[in-house]
Amino acid sequence: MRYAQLVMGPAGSGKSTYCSAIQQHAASENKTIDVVNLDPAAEYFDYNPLVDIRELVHLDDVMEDDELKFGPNGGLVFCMEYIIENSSWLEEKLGDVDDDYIIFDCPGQIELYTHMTIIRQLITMLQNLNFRICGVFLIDSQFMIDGSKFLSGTMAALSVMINLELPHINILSKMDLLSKSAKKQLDKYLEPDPHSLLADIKKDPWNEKYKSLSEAIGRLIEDYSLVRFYPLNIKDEENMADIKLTIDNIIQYGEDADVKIRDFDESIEDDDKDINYDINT
Ligand SMILES: Nc1nc2c(ncn2[C@@H]2O[C@H](COP(=O)(O)OP(=O)(O)O)[C@@H](O)[C@H]2O)c(=O)[nH]1
Ligand SMILES: [Mg+2]
Repeated sequence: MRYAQLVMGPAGSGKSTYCSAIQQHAASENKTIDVVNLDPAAEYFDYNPLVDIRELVHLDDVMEDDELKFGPNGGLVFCMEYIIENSSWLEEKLGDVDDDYIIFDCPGQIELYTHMTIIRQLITMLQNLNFRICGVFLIDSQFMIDGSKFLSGTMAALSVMINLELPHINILSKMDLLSKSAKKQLDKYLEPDPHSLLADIKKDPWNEKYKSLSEAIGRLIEDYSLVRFYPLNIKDEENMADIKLTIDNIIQYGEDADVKIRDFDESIEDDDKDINYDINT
């Protein structure tokens, strides 16, 4: 089995920063996580990618092509389709390694996740390579600190979850940038208390008109625990460890190793091998 996180979210939500923070966090625990850049338009990231999709296709080249004549969004979609059509390139680069752990840093065009099928195709391709994948959707916490924004961010997360049909977690990024009062406000929404969220939404003029609709959506999300958010502060190692553990449990990373130890009752030599294996993975 191979393990993967597919890191998604709007442009600037902190995807690349998250990827390198998780990689460094794992390294501090002597574990190797590789990062693959899947963003053909990436300008900056501070990890050293295992694979960089820009070697296959670069947004600038597509946009400069006189025949294609794409703008940034059309160009990006073209690039992603190109990746799927040439998936053997990526497959070859990813190799055939057992028990590896890879984070895929995806582009920031939200439509790729909410209603297009390209990412779904990419997921199928990775699943065929034996990857067990957790979708990780990042939203900048600064855009979630009033009732209406929280509701709209929640709806965006929900469309991604429904569109991709993948085990999934939602992360509120950049918590270190929030003021104390903003943090308090956000805490109110994160606790399972629909009333405070709905009370805030009602204050908004737009929502005055569509009050019943907003209330119905708010209640639906709360009643069925449809969407949950994990606040992330990359400067807090304990917080990072909690999030990584949550994701590792979802993809059952490490569990196979435990099972092997318990199942083995052959020679002492074999037992030793497995214990070593467990420590190293
Ligand atoms: N303070 C702070 N800044 C962040 C954090 N995550 C991202 N940023 C900044 O937000 C900007 C966009 O981040 P990036 O990771 O490139 O976003 P991406 O477009 O989703 O890959 C950069 O200037 C980052 O330095 C965070 O957790 N805390
Ligand atoms: Mg990025």
